[in-house]
Amino acid sequence: MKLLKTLAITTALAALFATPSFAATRIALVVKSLGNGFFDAANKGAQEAAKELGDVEVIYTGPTAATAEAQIEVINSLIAQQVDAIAISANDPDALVPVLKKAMERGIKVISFDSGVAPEGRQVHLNPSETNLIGETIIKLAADYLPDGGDVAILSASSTATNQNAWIEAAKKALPTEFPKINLVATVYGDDDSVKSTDEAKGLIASYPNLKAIIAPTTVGVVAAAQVVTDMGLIGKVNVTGLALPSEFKQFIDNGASQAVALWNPIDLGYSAVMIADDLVKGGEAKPGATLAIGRMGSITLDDTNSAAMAPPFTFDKSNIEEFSKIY
Ligand code: RAM
Repeated sequence: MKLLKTLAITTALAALFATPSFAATRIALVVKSLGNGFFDAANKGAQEAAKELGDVEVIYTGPTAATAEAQIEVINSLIAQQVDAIAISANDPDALVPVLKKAMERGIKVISFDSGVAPEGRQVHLNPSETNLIGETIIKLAADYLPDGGDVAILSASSTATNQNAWIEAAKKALPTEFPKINLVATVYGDDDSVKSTDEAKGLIASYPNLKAIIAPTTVGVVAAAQVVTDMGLIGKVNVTGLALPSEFKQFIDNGASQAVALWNPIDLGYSAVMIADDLVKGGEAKPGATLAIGRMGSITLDDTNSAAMAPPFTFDKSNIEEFSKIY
């Protein structure tokens, strides 16, 4: 009888600790918008980190539309729920600062990942890769298939997105010196919304009859642009390139709407964001020069803005997209 009782208590305790709702640390992964495959892949890595840490629950959340206003509402609700940490991919570097400051005042650890918040609104920012490298890469992806140069246009995410704006600025800086024959005719914004991105891609094609490439540094925009080029019978005339999730984009490498695209590993990015947030909750200090452990990814060292970058992007083309499309 005593043995049975002990067993029952042990089983109940084991169930208690195995259930994530009783986890000691709750980390919210706040994304630009839900329904974006890139963030779903990041969440896969985030959940993996939670499992590995054992005492962490990851709350995957975000608005339906990629706006700062909608993210502010999400953050206010997370403050009310008293989560331990917020890891956010921001729709605006500045608009989120007041609400994130409020979160930090209440003892919530705040980091940005993927798309940054201004330094006063977060403790750490995790970039997927070096900003200049991404900027150069997105132009090179188009330039490699345009030996004689020509007109190209950028189809971005939202006009306030920190990450895309930084990459576009870096791309523009590289143009005159590294890609003198590439003529950037326009930058338009599809807001990481498929319908708006489709309309903007159609608009570019209508406005610029000599357009040779559409560069979309967003996984949502690049799919929309490639679908437009396919539907309008422009394969071979307009090359679509940029940053794409292989699982969503493989069909457009296969049908020739695109020659090549690039991206980093979004699973690793989400995994690392949770590891960093957990480190801060457990007392890790975020200051320039500090080294933070990120589990199976090793460690990162913070620069003078408390930012760090992960690995260079991979390029995907006919030779390897099949293999990567099975992973993310
Ligand atoms: C979209 C988002 C995200 C960006 C990727 C490349 O999914 O805008 O922030 O990093 O594209």
